[in-house]
Amino acid sequence: MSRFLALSAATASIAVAFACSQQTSNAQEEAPTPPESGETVQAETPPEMPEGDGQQSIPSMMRATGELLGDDGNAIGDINLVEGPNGVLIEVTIEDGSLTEGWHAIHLHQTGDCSDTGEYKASGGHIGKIEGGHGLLNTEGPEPGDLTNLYVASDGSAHYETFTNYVSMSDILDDDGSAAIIHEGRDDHMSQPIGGAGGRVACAVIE
Ligand SMILES: [Cu+2]
Repeated sequence: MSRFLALSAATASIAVAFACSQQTSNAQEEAPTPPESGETVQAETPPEMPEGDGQQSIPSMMRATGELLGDDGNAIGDINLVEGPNGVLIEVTIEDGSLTEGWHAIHLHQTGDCSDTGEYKASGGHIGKIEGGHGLLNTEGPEPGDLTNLYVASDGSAHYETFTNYVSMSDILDDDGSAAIIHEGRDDHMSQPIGGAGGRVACAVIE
């Protein structure tokens, strides 16, 4: 540390001396260069970083995102997914006034297609559909696209985070993509084929 300070001080004096000589020779051409010795020293001798700083030690993570469309096709929020070493973290934000208050099923469906506004059947069934295997509490399941329910507040907004290691980002971003679907009701994680969750009220193509 003391060596660093001594070096900085030396560099600073050199910088000041240089600034002075430059000022003398260029005095008539331009305004005098303000002495920026402090900044110069910082730039030339940055503080030593520990081996492998934070950013380098985090492995590159695969990310995906989608815009959620409500039953009239208007944007109501978004979904963000990031794959870490142990699975996929999923975050959803729903804007005020978008959905009915209460619990709603949310699943990853197998096709990245939300073109049939309001129906959202073009997104197909759940990723990794298993006949009789839907539901996080099902001994025959779950299907890889199954997720925990999302709760919508009384103002119609929601903030949701969940995590799954039943599905990988390469399943989600496969050739025909995938979609996040929000259903009108809650998933009981047991009933077939969709946990009694009812119709599809929002859809996002994940990309
Ligand atoms: Cu579903």
